[in-house]
Amino acid sequence: MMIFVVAVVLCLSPQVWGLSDDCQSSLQKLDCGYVGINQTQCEAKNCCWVPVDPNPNNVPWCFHKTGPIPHYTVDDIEKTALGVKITLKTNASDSPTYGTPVNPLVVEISEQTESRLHIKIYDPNNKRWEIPTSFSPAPSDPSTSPSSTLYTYKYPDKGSDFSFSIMRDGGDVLFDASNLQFFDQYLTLSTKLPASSNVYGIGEHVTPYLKLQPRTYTLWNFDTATPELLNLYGSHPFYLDLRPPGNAHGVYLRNSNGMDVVLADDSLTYNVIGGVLDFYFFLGPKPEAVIQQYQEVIGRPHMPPYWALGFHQCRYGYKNVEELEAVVAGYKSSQIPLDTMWSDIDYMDQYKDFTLDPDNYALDKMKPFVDSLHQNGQQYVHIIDPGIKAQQGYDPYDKGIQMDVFIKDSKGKPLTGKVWPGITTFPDFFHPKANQYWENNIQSFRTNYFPVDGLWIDMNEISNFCNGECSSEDDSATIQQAPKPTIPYNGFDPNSPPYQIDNQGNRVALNVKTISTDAVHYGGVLEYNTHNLFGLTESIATNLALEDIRKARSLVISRSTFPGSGSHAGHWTGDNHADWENIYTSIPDVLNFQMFGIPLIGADICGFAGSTNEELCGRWMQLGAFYPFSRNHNAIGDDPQEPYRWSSVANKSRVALGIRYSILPYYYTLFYKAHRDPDPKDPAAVVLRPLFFDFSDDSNTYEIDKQFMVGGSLLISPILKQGASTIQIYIPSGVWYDWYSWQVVTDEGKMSKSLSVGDDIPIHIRGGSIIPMHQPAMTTAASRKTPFSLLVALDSSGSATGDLFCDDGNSLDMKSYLFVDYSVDGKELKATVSGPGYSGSLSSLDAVNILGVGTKPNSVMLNGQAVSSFTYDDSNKSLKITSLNADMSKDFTIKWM
Ligand code: MIG
Repeated sequence: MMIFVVAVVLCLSPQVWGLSDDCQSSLQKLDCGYVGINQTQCEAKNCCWVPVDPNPNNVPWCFHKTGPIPHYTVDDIEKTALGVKITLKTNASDSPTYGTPVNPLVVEISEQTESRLHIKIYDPNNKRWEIPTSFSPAPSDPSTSPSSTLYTYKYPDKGSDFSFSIMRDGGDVLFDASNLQFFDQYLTLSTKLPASSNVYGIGEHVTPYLKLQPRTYTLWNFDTATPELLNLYGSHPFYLDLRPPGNAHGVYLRNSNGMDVVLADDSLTYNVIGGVLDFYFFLGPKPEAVIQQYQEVIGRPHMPPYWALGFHQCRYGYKNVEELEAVVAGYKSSQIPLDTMWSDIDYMDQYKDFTLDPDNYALDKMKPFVDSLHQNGQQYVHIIDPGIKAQQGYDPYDKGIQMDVFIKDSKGKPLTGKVWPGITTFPDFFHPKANQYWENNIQSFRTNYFPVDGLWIDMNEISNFCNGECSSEDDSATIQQAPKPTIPYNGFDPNSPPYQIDNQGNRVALNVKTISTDAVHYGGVLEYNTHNLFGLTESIATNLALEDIRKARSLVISRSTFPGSGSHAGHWTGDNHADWENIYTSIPDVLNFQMFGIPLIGADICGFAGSTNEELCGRWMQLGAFYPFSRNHNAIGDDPQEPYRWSSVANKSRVALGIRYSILPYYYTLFYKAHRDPDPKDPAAVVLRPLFFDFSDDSNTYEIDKQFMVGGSLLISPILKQGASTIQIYIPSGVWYDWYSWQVVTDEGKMSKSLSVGDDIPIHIRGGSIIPMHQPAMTTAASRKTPFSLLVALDSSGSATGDLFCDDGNSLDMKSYLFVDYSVDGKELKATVSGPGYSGSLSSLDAVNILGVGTKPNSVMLNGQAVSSFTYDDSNKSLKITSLNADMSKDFTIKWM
């Protein structure tokens, strides 16, 4: 049970920091220490020292005394058009550790929509750092409050200690805030969590679980080879909380500063080192509705070009054009689909952006190579890094100096770090001319060399081979502990904040392997505040440049991300490892990014670091065929791992990628539904889904992260164990069909099932689904030209629904398209076309395959005309109708009787 400890010891001298002496309370322990702190040092900070060993929940040994510190009370309450504005004050004295509390504080509660509540806690007198909405959107307040809301909220009367709570209609307390502290460089707030909470999200971390376990999750963008649970390339301060019987809500802290999010059994605490406490609460109640509501704030996902959903091949260490050509030829001769060939930094001249290696990647060979890809309906994408070699005479450097667009050091000079090309400067995308600078560079590469179809932006944490800055190529990064905070607190210091976030699980300094936190962006903005935004700002500039130059949708894949990134770029999970743990952790990783608004995500298939092996690579190609972004990528020096290298892997890849290519219309429609303004009847917001999205009332699904759904219709159960002869899978409620045999596997579902492992990846079709399909081909372009078919899987009442979005797959304005709703009710399939119409050429509908047809029909009619070509298979109760040649752009009906 939680005891809310109110500060009753008001009679203590205000000089005494901390208002209660209770070190034994069950309240969330607010971390007061740093790595290596001992009892004497802890108690000198007037904190509690209670060792916990062993410590599976990562409870701090040195923590603040309980009671609201510095004890904000409600000073004034003013009703506003959308809610209430509460002024808080404190009479606490300065904290020896954190300095002067911000006083007064304002808490503004705004009922923005029926399902979204906005609560912002800020300093009314001094403007603090806030994320520009031009980078990561935040909706402005509507002029009137919603007529009804799914939430209510409570706050105390004037004169009382401050806290607030948010309830779902009916009483369930969703957020129960206490322990507010607000200093210049340390902001904290806790919420209690009931035992029924299931918390997901808070990234980016590689996790061996989808449902978060108690521990500290740190957000500070960092380049490291994906150790589990440590802060990684991107930051996403968003979580989704699902509670039986199946209601979910989401909480987004819109803050770009470094932070620890401490999850304990009964609480969640934010420890943030700057900015403001800007919260958005999303009431769902279905998980997918939560994500839709979140995406309404941060921006909806980018609509990828159709080809981006094809298969991609990449590696670090392709030595020359000939190798690229051989790989493309290898795919072709083994008849494995390949849409896009990639180059890593190997193509550059001395690793300099916007250049081409004149020897190994000579223009007179590369240009014809890229041209031939384009002639075959394939694409070419390559990498660029943010580091611009600081070398006079190198045009991107000279232009950057002329335009004054590089990030500055604390003395006002372009900051220099070290990356692949040696000493580099970094573009500052806060600068109003930076987008133009970036586009000019991208354009001049095209003018000088050849056109790329997309860009892969790496190293944008920003990754640096030195800590902070370096001036000589001999400098290197050593992992250093953060400097011990000065006590008493000495005023704002971006290099040594008084609260040390758990950077790399070991409180390393904030500048380790990145640029200095006292570096300065345009407008005097400190890196300390904006560090987590660099990848987002580079994604925006890169996508804008490509769109402007190519006048078509492009592909940008970024390593570093932040809320809002999904509107401009996709992501890959970075430097994973070629082992059986990593094939598994790719699933929670990919599912998390569905919740972060970046559905176009995948892991390096077959594993990046380390040499893969035949069995692992075969299983990984099968799983990876269902990642929204499906790319095989390998590190330099490891054994080659293109799928045609082993015949078993080639076979598995042909089958799995064949399935992917045949259901591309379905994937593309899922992307469209995530991208468009939502249809109130259809909450679709993501592409891959954890099982708890569609089955939130079934708590058996809450921890499942070895299986996932593609949209609402396909259940994928990959094989993740070496040498497995059986796998145990969970099948949620309903009728389910086996993908390969079309046999019903269960009429009711809600069961665990053991499957014997064969060559193929288990896939189940959910009864009630209609999936639009093409035929597989070697490229998405070729596949799009094949006839359409519909796979109809009836539910127990004989019904099914589905839909199709169709356009040219490239255009930016997306004004010419069709949207088709399919439904079966009784023994009739109806297609209802909406949208402005699509002017391009469109394949016709050739076949409809209906699963779960109880008895053999005597006749089939298309638009009232008898169709002669149909067969019924009694063994699996399927009806196959062929040679339809129906127009996909028109309404039609198909009846069987
Ligand atoms: O310091 O460009 O995550 O995918 O192959 C390593 C070389 C730089 C890291 C990326 C990886 C890429 C590699 N890059």
